[in-house]
Amino acid sequence: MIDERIVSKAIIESYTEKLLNCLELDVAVCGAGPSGLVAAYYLAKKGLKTAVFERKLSIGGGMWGGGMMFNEIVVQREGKAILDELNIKTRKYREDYYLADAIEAVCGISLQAMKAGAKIFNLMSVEDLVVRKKKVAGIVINWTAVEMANLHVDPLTIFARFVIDATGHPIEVVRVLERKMNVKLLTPTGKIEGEKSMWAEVAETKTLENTKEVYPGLYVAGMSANATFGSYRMGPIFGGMILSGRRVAELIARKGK
Ligand code: 48F
Repeated sequence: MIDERIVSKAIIESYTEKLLNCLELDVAVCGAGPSGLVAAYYLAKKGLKTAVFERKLSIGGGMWGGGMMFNEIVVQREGKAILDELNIKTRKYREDYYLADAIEAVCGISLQAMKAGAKIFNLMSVEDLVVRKKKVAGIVINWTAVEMANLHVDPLTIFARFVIDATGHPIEVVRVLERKMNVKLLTPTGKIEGEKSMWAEVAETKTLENTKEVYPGLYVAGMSANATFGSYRMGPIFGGMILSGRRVAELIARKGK
């Protein structure tokens, strides 16, 4: 016999406990695209308390659709090594071009991130930051449904020692910091440099170089790293994205637990 009251109570209690447990994090990852999810995997594996906040119902960002909805992705040798580690199948296409099924890649990365101990909160949008003593100290979140309905509802706050903007092309988190706090970012102009048009080869290398701290406590990974530091987009080649996720985790872990 199923009692619906018990089902409701179980869900509400368990979710509340999960969220309460994430009010103070080592790392808050904003956006559950490939770079954010890979970052969460490596951070959690290194023992850092990590949670990912994703606006949409589905996690995976732009990876599900491969290139123009042909749901296959291409990675290079270094990217393949990460997919191997995550137990995601790859096939060699040409020297240094490997294919993976986009759906398997999203599911595999997400599963391993969660198994490593990262928590993922979907349906939540990061709308603001906590900044203390010239350092990012947390994020401000609200239900995406609130945002979509444009309801006048105040958000809640999560404290985090490090925040990663992995929101992809729109760089939503860094943009809030720039707009509201009148700060000088660690970019050449002190401002967001902006994304350039497609050039996969340069973009893939630059993604790694651009994966770094953009303001004390705030890091950029994935496409938001390139857009922040003024590099090119790269389309459906995902090696740079997943390598960027690993790089940002390494940089943060190096700062100590
Ligand atoms: O766009 P997305 O997949 O970012 P990524 O990890 O990868 C980029 C590639 O998919 C592709 C590319 C490279 O080949 O150019 O575009 O850099 O995932 C970003 C995720 O962040 C979510 C968004 O819904 C998506 O799932 N997101 C964006 N803004 C917010 C957010 C926000 N304010 N709060 C929460 N989630």
